[in-house]
Amino acid sequence: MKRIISVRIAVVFVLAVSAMSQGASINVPADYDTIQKAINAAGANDTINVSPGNYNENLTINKANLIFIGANAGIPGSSERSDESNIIGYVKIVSNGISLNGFKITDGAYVPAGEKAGVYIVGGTSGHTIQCNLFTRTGAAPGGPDQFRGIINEFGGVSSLQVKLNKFSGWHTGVYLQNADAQVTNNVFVANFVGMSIDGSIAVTVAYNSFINNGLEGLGVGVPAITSLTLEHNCFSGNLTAVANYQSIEINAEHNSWASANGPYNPASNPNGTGDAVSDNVDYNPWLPACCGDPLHQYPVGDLSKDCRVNFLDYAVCAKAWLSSAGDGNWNPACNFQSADNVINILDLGIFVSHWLECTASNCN
Ligand SMILES: [Ca+2]
Ligand SMILES: [Ca+2]
Ligand SMILES: [Ca+2]
Repeated sequence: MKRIISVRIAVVFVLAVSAMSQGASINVPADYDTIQKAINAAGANDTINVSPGNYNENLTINKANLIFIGANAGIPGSSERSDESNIIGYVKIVSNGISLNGFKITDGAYVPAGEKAGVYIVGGTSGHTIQCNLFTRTGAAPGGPDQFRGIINEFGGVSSLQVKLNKFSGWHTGVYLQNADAQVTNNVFVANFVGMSIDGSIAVTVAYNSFINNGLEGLGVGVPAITSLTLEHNCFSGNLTAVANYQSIEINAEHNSWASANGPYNPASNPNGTGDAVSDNVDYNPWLPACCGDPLHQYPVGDLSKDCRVNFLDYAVCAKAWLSSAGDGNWNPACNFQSADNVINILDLGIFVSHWLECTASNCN
């Protein structure tokens, strides 16, 4: 009997701990008619689900580890999306560990004692994930630098920030990082004044993003000097300047595409380049011959070689796996396109052939 009771206590304890760590679910507008009221009622670790609709409010998020789920959670900002959970105003993040997934952020607003922003991150916070959002500013034409940023962190710095699969358009700056430790991946920056700015950051990765038609520059790297920058596999096309380095230290920008086989234009080092211009102190060589792998040039189904074409390179890989089953020496799960079975057969070949010669790179023709 005693043992049963202790087991029961243990079970209750485990359930209580998991309930605490998972948090409660709050629905807007079913439970609260504004997002801010839901935040005010929430405890740390809660999830706030926001239905489609327009929310004319400025938000202050001051509870740790809140998860915000919008109508387009998990759907990249550059993909086809359903009706938006549309926040018209700013989102100010004060606490740690905030997740913002699947919203539209429209116009932003002035954050008192802060900046003009869509999302404003208070200095010294950490662990935020901002993904699959559409940041749109209307009324601010690119080229009209009105100082509104899609995302900006306070100069005090932010750590473990992830910004991924969002789309930014119409802002002075899509993402402005200061003293940050951040990963910015798989975003689209299109028709802003500046796609992205980095000042004095600690460790930043900028990879697999599309920087398209930004009026002044795609990416600007300013002072004080950045400690560590990983800048690769981005697509730069149609920007007045693709990468502008305002530091005196060279930055490594190898393995990006300037949407031109002969590379970016620099009057001194590559006067025959027909891609976007780059400033001095940018090591762009070697470059990728075409944009491939960023959100606007995703790998087609069957492209195992990741050159954005379904071609003989891919056929050669899957031919080796022909008729193999899971566990065989030549088994290759990447070729199991029809994955209901665990064998590479005519069903997989049928799917592969239906994509034959498909091309999504920027130099397909
Ligand atoms: Ca080099
Ligand atoms: Ca291929
Ligand atoms: Ca199969």
